[in-house]
Amino acid sequence: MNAPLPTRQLREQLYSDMAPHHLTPLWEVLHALVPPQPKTPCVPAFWKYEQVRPYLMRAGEVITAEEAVRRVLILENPQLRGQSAVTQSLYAGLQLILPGEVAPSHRHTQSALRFIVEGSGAYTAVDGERTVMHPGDFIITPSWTWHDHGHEADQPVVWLDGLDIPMVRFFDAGFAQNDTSRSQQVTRAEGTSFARYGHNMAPVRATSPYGRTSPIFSYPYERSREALEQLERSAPIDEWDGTKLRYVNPLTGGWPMPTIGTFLQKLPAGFGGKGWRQTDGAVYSVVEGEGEVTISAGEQEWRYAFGPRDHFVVPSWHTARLASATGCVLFSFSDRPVHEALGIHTEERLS
Ligand code: 1HN
Repeated sequence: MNAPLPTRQLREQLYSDMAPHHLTPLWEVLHALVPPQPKTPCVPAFWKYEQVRPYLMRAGEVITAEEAVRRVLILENPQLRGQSAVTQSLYAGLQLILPGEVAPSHRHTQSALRFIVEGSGAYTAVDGERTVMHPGDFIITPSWTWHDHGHEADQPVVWLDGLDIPMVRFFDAGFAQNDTSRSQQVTRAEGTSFARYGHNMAPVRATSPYGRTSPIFSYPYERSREALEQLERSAPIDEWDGTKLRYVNPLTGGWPMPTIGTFLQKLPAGFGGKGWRQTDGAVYSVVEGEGEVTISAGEQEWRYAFGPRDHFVVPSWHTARLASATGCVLFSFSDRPVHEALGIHTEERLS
C-alpha cells in the first residue's frame, strides 16, 4: 500500500491534473491579485529633450511623415518595453513634422491630445477645421474624428502625443480607418470651435458635437498661461501643486476627454513643494523654466532636474514632489477621468 502523499504533493498533483482544462487555483495568486496597495510594473522615467531631439531629427532624414503615416518616437516606460506604453493605460510619443509635409487623414476610436513642444506654423485638421499650432497649445483629436497634420511654415514642429491606446487595447475596442483623401477638406474657418465654446459662452441650442469630448479643438497656451500668472500673483499658492488648473470641457465642466485628464501648473520661483501620491500615473511636459522632481517608492528614489521640453512620467502611487528655483510651467496628463468614473481615484497629500 502506498503511503499518503504529503499535502504539497497532493496540491501540485491537483494543479497539474486540472491545468489542461484551463483551471488554476485562486489561493496561489490571491495576494498578488488584490495587493494591499497599488503595485505598478511601471517605473519613473525621464527624457531630456536635448538627448531626444537628435534622434527625432534623424528620423526626419530617414522617413517622411507620409511614409511613416505618423513620424513619432514613442516614450516607452522602461519596464514596459515593446508595449508602446508610458504607463499601463497611456501612450506618449514625440511627433515631428517638417515644412512641406503631410501626415495623411485617418480616424480611430483612440482619443488623442497634442501638446506643442517646439516650433510654430504646422496645423492639425480635425473634422473639417484646421488649427495652427504654437508652443504650449493643448489640442484634442476626439475619438473617431478624421484628422491630418500638415506644415506650410519653415521650421520643424514637434509635439507630444498622448493617447489612450493601452486602455482601448485593454478593452479590445479599437477601430481605425484611412481617409480616401490625403488631407481632409476644410469646411469651417479656423477658430470656429474656440469662438463658439472658448469664451464662457456656447451656442444657444448646443448639443455636444463630440459626445463626451470637448468641442474645443485647441486651448491656446497664451490664455491658459495668463490665468496661471494672474492666480500666482493674486491667490494662495497650493503647497503641493503651486498654481494648478485642469482643462475643462465647457459643455459639461468635466474633463476635456473621457479617458485623459490634462493640467497646467505654474510653480513660483523658490518653490519647494510637499509630496503627494495618487493612483493616476501622469506624464509631464516642461513648458518653461527649470526645476526638479523627486519621485520615491519604498526605498527607491529618482531625482530629475528638468528644463524646457523635457518629459517625465510619475507612475501610480509613487510619491512625488516638485521644486523650482527659477519658477516653471508644467503641462501634464493622466488617466484620472477613468479612475473617477470607476470610483477608484485615490490621492494622498503628505504634510
Ligand atoms: C495617431 O493617429 C497620431 O494622429 C499620433 O498624430 C500617434 C499613435 C498610435 C496610433 C495613432 C496622430 C498615434 C496615432
